[in-house]
Amino acid sequence: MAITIKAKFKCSSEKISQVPKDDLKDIAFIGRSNVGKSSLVNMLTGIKGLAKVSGTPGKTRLINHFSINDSWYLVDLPGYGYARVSKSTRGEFSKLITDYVLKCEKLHFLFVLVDSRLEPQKIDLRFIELLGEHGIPFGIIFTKADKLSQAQLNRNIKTYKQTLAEQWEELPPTFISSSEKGLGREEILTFIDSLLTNYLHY
Ligand SMILES: Nc1nc2c(ncn2[C@@H]2O[C@H](COP(=O)(O)OP(=O)(O)OP(=O)(O)O)[C@@H](O)[C@H]2O)c(=O)[nH]1
Ligand SMILES: [Mg+2]
Repeated sequence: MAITIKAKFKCSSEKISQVPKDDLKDIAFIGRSNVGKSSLVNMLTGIKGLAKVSGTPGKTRLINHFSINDSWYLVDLPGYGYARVSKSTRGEFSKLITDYVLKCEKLHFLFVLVDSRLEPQKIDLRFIELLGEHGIPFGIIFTKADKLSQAQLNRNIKTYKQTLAEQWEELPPTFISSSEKGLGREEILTFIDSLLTNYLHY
C-alpha cells in the first residue's frame, strides 16, 4: 500500500540562522549537483513540482524546508561539485552546506545521494569522509536506478560498498531509488519513520 504523507513548503534559507526555529527534526538530502535530490523530494512527497528540478546542475541554491505531516522536515539542499557556484564559495563545499551539515542542530539524519551509474566519485568520498570526521549520521541513496540494468546496478553498488569498506568498519545504510519509477519510496520513508520514532539510533 502506498504511504501517503502531507507535505508543505515551509521556507528557503540562505544562511543557517534562517532555518525554522521550532524543534522538529530535519531529514536532509545532499549530493553532487544534478544527482536527483529535488526529484527525490518530489517522489517521496508525491507532489510533482514541490521542489524545483532542472536538467542544468546548480538549480537548488538555498536550503529548502518542507514540513511533513506537521512532525518533521524534509530538507532539499544545494548540490556540491558544480564549478559555477557563487564567488564566495571557498573550498570544495560551500559555506552554506558545511554550516548546515556540520553545525545545524536540527539535522537529524543526512542522506547522501550518489549516481548509481558512476564509479565512486572522489568528491562524494571526500564528503562522506567529512561526515565521518564529524560524526554526522548518514545513509547513501543510489539514484537514477532506472537508467541501468539490474546486473549493472548490482555491480556498481558492490563496487561502491567495497570502496567504502576500505575506510569504514561498518557500512552506512544504503538505498536504491528511481524518481522516474517511484522505486525506493516505501523503503526510504519507512526508514525515516524508524529514525524519528527511535527504533534506530545513529
Ligand atoms: N532517469 C532519471 N532521471 C532523473 C532521476 N532523478 C532525477 N533525474 C533527472 O536528473 C536531473 C537533475 O535532477 P534534480 O532533481 O534537479 O537534481 P538535483 O540533485 O536537485 O540538482 P541541483 O539542485 O542542481 O543540485 C533532472 O533532469 C531530472 O529529471 C531518476 O530517478 N531517473
Ligand atoms: Mg535540486
